[in-house]
Amino acid sequence: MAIRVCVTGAAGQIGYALLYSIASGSVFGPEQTLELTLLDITPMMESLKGVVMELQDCALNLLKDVVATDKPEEAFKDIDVAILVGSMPRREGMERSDLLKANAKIFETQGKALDQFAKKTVKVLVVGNPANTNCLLAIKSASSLPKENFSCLTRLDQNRAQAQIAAKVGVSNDAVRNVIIWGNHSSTQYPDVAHANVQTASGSIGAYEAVKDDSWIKGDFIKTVQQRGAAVIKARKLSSAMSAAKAICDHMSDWWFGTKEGEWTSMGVWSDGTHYGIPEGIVYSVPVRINPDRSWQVVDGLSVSDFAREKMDISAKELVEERDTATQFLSA
Ligand code: NAX
Repeated sequence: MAIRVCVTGAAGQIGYALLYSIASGSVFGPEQTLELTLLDITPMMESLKGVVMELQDCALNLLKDVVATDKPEEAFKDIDVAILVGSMPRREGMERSDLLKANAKIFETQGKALDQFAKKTVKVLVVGNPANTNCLLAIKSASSLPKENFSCLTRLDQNRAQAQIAAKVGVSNDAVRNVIIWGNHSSTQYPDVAHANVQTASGSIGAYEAVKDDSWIKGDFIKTVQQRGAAVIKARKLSSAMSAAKAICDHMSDWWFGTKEGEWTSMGVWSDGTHYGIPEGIVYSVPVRINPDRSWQVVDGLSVSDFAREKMDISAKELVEERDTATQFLSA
């Protein structure tokens, strides 16, 4: 049976880079038919029509239907998956609280619509920034949906970290496993390779041993990953889209099929306050193992150094502040 997948912000640049991969089977498998619902705001409907025409012109076998709409109730009707990319971008001169306010309205509306119209098993991935806090607002606004059905994207950060390590050691990207992104998808995130391993000709070794440059890992590596989004904007005059779309596909595909034996992935999830001293009630990126039935568990028991603790706490503090500001804007 076809699954129903909704992408919001579908007329934007990530949407454009993402839809072909979803519709051609790279995320949900080469056998899985699907119906796409594309949500954007009213002024973008004309542009979205062009995207629908292009999807049609791809003549894909798996894609059974495409609906383009500016109404969340139509876009979220009976969906199995929601990829929430659309959000209010930060404009020049905008205060952070203005940005949180504008997005609180969007993610409250969409959370409520998901609650009312989506399947109760819907898997929701929030991409639009500030992704962690937008995800939190959607969770709070969708009280009949399990909190575990929501996550936010930090896979792009994970992929960036993995690629930096692979390049430094001189191995292929798939030789680097179990990099962790802790915290917020912002410059306070902590890319952590203390538990990562690298496959070399002589077997699997720890990332620190493979890199042989602790000061690089603790300095330039972390900074490069934290600032990578800004570096892409500076060079391209546009934010990451191709790599963001690839990361969305990686995240969703792992959620759909499960993580590989012995591996984990990072995603921003609701914190229940029982893991690694992370405060309850924020959406914080942690390593998770995903089961074939699409449930997941936080990977517990990893050692946390003083260096890591300090960085993890800085990101948690930022998320608590974002939450405290953003939740004021929720209606009653
Ligand atoms: P674009 O500005 O190209 O597209 C955004 C689209 O969202 C536009 O078509 C806009 O009309 C639509 N939109 C706005 N409000 C909406 C609403 N209420 N309902 C439905 N659609 C709405 O941005 P793009 O480059 O595609 O980036 C989208 C979002 O992803 C941004 O918030 C961006 O910051 C965020 N990112 C998050 C990443 C992550 O790792 N979590 C990485 C990539 C990206 O920067």
